[in-house]
Formats: sequence, structure tokens, C-alpha cells
Amino acid sequence: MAKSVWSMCGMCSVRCPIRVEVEDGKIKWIEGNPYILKGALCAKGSAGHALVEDDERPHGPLIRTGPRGSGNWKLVTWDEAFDYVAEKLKKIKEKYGPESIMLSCRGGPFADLFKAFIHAIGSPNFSNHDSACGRNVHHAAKTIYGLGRKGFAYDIKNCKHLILFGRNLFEALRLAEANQVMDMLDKGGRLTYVDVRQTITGVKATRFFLVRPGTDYALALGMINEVLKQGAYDKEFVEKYVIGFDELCSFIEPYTAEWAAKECGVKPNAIKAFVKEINEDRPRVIFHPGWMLSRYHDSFYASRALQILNVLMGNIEVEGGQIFSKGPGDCGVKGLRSFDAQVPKPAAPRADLVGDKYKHWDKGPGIFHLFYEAMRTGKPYPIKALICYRHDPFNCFPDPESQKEALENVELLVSIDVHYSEFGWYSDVILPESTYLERENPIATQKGPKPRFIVRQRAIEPRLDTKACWEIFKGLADRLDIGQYFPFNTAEEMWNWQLEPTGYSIKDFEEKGFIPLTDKPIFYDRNNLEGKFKTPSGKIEFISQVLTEQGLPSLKPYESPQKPPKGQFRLVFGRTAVHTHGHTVNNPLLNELMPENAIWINKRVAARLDIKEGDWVDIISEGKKAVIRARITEFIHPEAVYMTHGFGREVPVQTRAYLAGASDQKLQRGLLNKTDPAGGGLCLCEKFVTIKKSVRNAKRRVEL
Ligand SMILES: Nc1nc2c(c(=O)[nH]1)N[C@H]1C(S)=C(S)[C@@H](COP(=O)(O)OP(=O)(O)OC[C@H]3O[C@@H](n4cnc5c(=O)[nH]c(N)nc54)[C@H](O)[C@@H]3O)O[C@H]1N2
Ligand SMILES: Nc1nc2c(c(=O)[nH]1)N[C@H]1C(S)=C(S)[C@@H](COP(=O)(O)OP(=O)(O)OC[C@H]3O[C@@H](n4cnc5c(=O)[nH]c(N)nc54)[C@H](O)[C@@H]3O)O[C@H]1N2
Ligand code: SF4
Ligand SMILES: [Mo]
Repeated sequence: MAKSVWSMCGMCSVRCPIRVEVEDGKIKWIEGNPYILKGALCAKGSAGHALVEDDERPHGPLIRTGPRGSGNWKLVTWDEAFDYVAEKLKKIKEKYGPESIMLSCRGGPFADLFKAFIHAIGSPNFSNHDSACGRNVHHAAKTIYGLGRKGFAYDIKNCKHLILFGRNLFEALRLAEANQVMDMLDKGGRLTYVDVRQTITGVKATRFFLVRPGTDYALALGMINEVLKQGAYDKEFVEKYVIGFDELCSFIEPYTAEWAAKECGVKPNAIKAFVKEINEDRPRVIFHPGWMLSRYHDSFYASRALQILNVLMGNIEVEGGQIFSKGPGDCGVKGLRSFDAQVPKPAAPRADLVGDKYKHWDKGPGIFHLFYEAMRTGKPYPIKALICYRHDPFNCFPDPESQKEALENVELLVSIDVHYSEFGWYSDVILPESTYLERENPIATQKGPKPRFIVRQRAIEPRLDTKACWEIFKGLADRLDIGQYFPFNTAEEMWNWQLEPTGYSIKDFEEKGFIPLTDKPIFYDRNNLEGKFKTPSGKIEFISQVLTEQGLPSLKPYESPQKPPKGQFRLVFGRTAVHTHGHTVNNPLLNELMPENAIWINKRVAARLDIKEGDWVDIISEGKKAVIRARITEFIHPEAVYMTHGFGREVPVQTRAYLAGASDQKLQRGLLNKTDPAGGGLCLCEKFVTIKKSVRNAKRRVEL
């Protein structure tokens, strides 16, 4: 029998709305929701059915029998697995207190349920991946607007000039955003792209600036200087809403376009010409504040500088600018009932000390990598159990070997994953989740100018002995005597419980696959934004009270990035359009599209090192070596080498991905401790590696 199911893609964390056609219990077709995405889907989204059919994933719950990482597993029933984990958690709770248990997930719209679980246990230690992703951007936005990274939506479609500093949005995809950029370009909009190498986004841009790695802050400062010099900013808006403008004016004086040019390599005249253009285009100018900015020692300040440029453009709450994200309340609708809101707040401080020693950081998910310190030292108190839901710390954080050292002090490691993650392979228990096409998720709210409720519905029954996240957490909760916070037995009951205050029912998703809460975008009155900025002063803070109280500068004097020592290069990384981090590399279809990564090397550098296109190259980092193929190009800065993240996997049962290509995070030795004191993000591009032609090359082997 054929049916059509509204759902949400799960091949990456963007979670595009989809429509799935099913026939005789098999997936026949997947497309983007026509009301939102006009049917569009990326390569990964189209490969969803190959995930379902893939046998190289856990077939049922697994309990480790050999040493950690040995790959010796016992396949057990769900009851056995739940009993085993619950028993261990109870013992740990009794011996070390509930706060010694931590849970990390992939964040995003469904986190409410997982937060409720860990809080109900009595632990404040909820975390996610974000200190290796968007935390610097999030905290930069918070210190300027008092709102996080998602506090504004970018109306790219209607903007006249979009500026992207390393936001490679045609490869690091969010489909709706990529579609908007295409629409904007069709309408004659301009796109300026800044990167240390050329990308698909760069080739579509009207202007491409190739910069020296780690100098975005310099370029942004040079732009601010020129904007102020040319008077190319919205004086009225600044006067009305900004605190610290005078301080900015005196701070910025030395950072001229000529000065910036020396740092980043972009010609002063190009900076000046660019500022003339944005002066014509404002307020419909958007400086994207970055996404994955856990990169350099000053990425937080670079993101702040980009936000300052947004404010100077006066692009807030205008068409073609940054629009405040609206929620159900703005549409006169009550929000979903929250699981977490029913649970008493745990009393203990967080073990990562966020909100305590680190008052300037968002307590929500804290900073995951700081928990390793607590594991290592037992201070402020020990962490004895780690549950990772849809999160692979070994693929997410640098230097898995030093992570493992800290994890030796942790008595229970649980991976709730659809695959064998690298962490899962090392852990004590794997609770396999059903793929996104075989399960439901709780209903979630998508904020924006046009907020909506969204839902993931089950398209087919699970092929293997797996369960949905809500079944897994409920199964554990019942055994931990916290079942009262999960008052449902079926997905439908869960949805109805969530929807009850809103006045909607699950049937309301039938028409479009989502519940729109408004027809037209909602705008606040731009002349009356009082109360909308959630900073301590209620204003846009160029000088942030929170940073000042923490003893940190709001306008940090520029420090030039270190030059790589002779024979070494800065290791930079990024995404490809056909993979999601490390978890699609073993997907049969996507593996065919891109089975391994290569190292990009500047042409002149390669000639000097006698490396040719396709040669095997050794990448050496503090005793760790990886060998991958060379990709020689003029279009990368000579100080940098680049590789796509996600490869070099070491889970033997993933036969397609096993040891294919190299892993950037395994080369990032020592970076686990390199936290940005202001932004909280890791500095993952602060690593130099040695590059040389490998003895693995056929010719050399013959010579030997
Ligand atoms: N060196 C280096 N480090 C990086 C990055 C980099 O480029 N280089 N990128 C950073 C960025 S931007 C991010 S966001 C993080 C990502 O880090 P993570 O969030 O840890 O990575 P993902 O690979 O997205 O997913 C984690 C796990 O989720 C599992 N998974 C996928 N779908 C599902 C599902 O439906 N249910 C369940 N339960 N599990 C599922 C996958 O199998 C995978 O093991 O890494 C960061 N770390
Ligand atoms: N296909 C696909 N799409 C994805 C993901 C995925 O895994 N696959 N992951 C999603 C996630 S979690 C995230 S966080 C986003 C990330 O989205 P982005 O942040 O846009 O993506 P990245 O590819 O990590 O990095 C973009 C670029 O930064 C450049 N770069 C390195 N150093 C510098 C520098 O000093 N200055 C400048 N200007 N550029 C520099 C790199 O060369 C790279 O091209 O993508 C999301 N979309
Ligand atoms: S960007 Fe692609 S993989 Fe990610 S949710 Fe959308 S369709 Fe799926
Ligand atoms: Mo990310």
C-alpha cells in the first residue's frame, strides 16, 4: 500500500522538512516539503533510504564484553540493556551524587526531552557539541544584543548585499538559506565572500577576498574604520539603540584599510570600494556573523566585529536585513508544553563551571570540553557517567587520545546513536536509535519571522531492533523512578501532551506537514525596539557590561596570528556538500560520491616540496601521522593546508569508511585545552602541521 508521510530529514542537523512516499513498507521517494523548500533536497537527504538499508550499523542494543574499544560486544534485548544502564546509573548516583552523571546531545529543537531526563535525575550537567561549533558566534551575539545566535533570522532573499566570512553556504548547507541566496543573486543582489581558499560559494560571489588564515578580525576592523570614515552608517539607529559608539570610534582609529591590508592581504582600495557599495545597499546589507567559528584565538571578536557592522548598517528589523526571531507568543498562540519545565531545577553548580566561574557564558548547554577537566581532576566534583545522544565526542572534539585518558575515570559511557560512532565503539553500552525515517520525535517550535510547529513522523517501521529516542529515554526513566516526567506511552500521547496548551492537535499537521502560526512575516516596530534587546542595559552593547564584569575587553586590540614555523602549515578544515561530519562517510551512496578526503596544498608550496597532484602526503602533528592524497591548487593561501572534516574513521565494522582518508581532529593534538576565554569556543585552526611527500608513493617504494 502506498502512503505519503510528512516528516523531517535527519541526515544532518539542519532538519529540513520533507515529504516521504512509502510503498509496501519501503521508502520510494523523499523530497523537500513543497510549501517550504519547493521539493529541494540535498544529496545527503536523498541518500536517506541507503541509511535505512545499511547493515553496517548496530542491529540491536549492545553491551561491551572486552576492554573499551576492543570491539567485543554482546547483543542483548532492550529490557536487558535498560536494566543494565539503569542499575549502573543508580549505583553511580548513590555513590557520587546525581550531578556526577552528564548527558550530551546534538542540541537543536528536540533538546527539551533530553534536558528533562538529565535534570530529572538531579544533575545540571546537560551539554552539547557547540563549543566545537557555534559557541563563539552565539556568545558574540549575546554580548551585543543579549540574544543568542538564533535571535535573528537573516532575510537573505530580499537583501542587496550579503557578506560571508568563511560561511561556505553552498557546501556547508542549509537548504532554505542556499535557496534564498540563489533568489537574491537572481534579483541582482551582490555577494562578497571571504575565505583562505576558493569554494563553491566563492565562485558564485560578486567579490572574493582570499585572506591570510586567522585575519578575519583585521579585515572586519578595517571595514568598520572605513565605514565610519565614509559616514556609511545609520546614525539615527546607532544614536537610538547603541551603547559604546564613542569608544568604538576611538578604538578603531589605528585600524585603517591600509593597516588591514597588511594583515589580511586584501588591497586597501578593494576595502574602500567595498564600503562604497555597501553604503549604496544599506540597510539591506547582511554581514553573516559566521557559524562554525571555533577556529582562531580571536574568532569571538571577529564575530562581534561582524555584528557591529550589522548594527552600523542599521539592518535590524528591516526587509533584507536581520529580523528578530518570533515565537508562538508573537502570534497570539501559547507555546508547546515543555518537558523540562515540569522538572525541579537541580541545585548543584555545573561541573564545567559555566554560570559560576564563567558567568559570561550561556548555561543552557555549557561548554562540553570543560567537563574533561572535571573528569581528569575530580574538581569541582567527579563525572562518573556520560550519556551521548546523537553526539560523537571523538569526532567532534580534538585529540580523542587525550579525551580517552580523561574517560578512564568515568565508570559508564553510553552511546545512543543510529551508527557505531567512534565514541560508541569505545563506550560500554550502545542503545541504537531507529533512523529518522523509522521513528517519531517530539514536536518542536521553529522560530523566525514566520514561526511554526514542526514534527518528525515515522515513515516506516524499524528494520533492525532499534527504538525512537522518546522510547529510549522513557524506558530508562521508568527504571530510574522518574517516569512521571514522561507521561506518555505512545508518540501520539506525547504529541498531544505537548500540544495541549496551544489549542492545536496532531491532525493540524496533515495539510502541510507543519503548523504555520502566521501567514505573513511579523515585524516589530523598528522605532520602538525597547525591551527587545536582552542585554543588561536593554541596548545594543558595543561595550558589553557582561564582558566588563568578567574582566574581558569588549573591543580587543588586534593580535596578528602566528606565522607557521618553517616547513609547517596551518591546518584548516571544513565541509563538503555530500557528507555530514563523520556520520555519512559509510553511507553506501554518499561514500560512492566521496570515499575519502585529500589535503589541499598551494601550488607554489607543493612545487617546493616536490608534491604532485594525487601523491600520497604525510601530515605530521606532534608524533601523530596521517597519510592522504594531495590536491594541488592555486586557490588556497600558502600558509594553509585544508582537508574535509569527517574522514579517517577507525570503526572496523564500517568497512567503506574504515581508514579512508584522514581525520583532522586526530591531528589536532593539544587543542582540547585551547578554549577562547571570551567566547568559550575551541581554537581548532590554531594547529601547525608538517607536510611531506610520503614514502607510500609507488615510485619511492620502487626506489627503496
Ligand atoms: N576537527 C574538527 N572538529 C569539529 C569540526 C570540524 O570541522 N573539524 N566540526 C565541528 C562542528 S561544526 C560540529 S557541529 C561538531 C559535530 O559533532 P557531533 O555533533 O558529534 O557530530 P555529528 O557527526 O553531526 O553527529 C554525531 C553522531 O550523531 C549520530 N547520528 C546521526 N543521526 C542520528 C540520529 O538520527 N539519531 C541518533 N541518536 N544519532 C544520530 C551520528 O552517527 C554521529 O555519531 O563537530 C565539530 N568538531
Ligand atoms: N553538507 C554539509 N552541510 C553542513 C554540515 C555538514 O557536515 N555537511 N554541517 C553543518 C554545521 S554543523 C555547520 S556548523 C555548518 C558550518 O558552516 P560553515 O562555517 O560555513 O562551514 P565550514 O565548512 O566549517 O567552514 C567554512 C570555511 O571556513 C574557511 N576558513 C578557514 N579559515 C578561515 C579564515 O581564517 N578566514 C575565513 N574567512 N575563512 C576561513 C574554510 O576554508 C572553509 O571553506 O555547516 C552545516 N552544514
Ligand atoms: S541540508 Fe540536506 S541533509 Fe541536511 S536536513 Fe536538509 S536535506 Fe537533510
Ligand atoms: Mo556545526
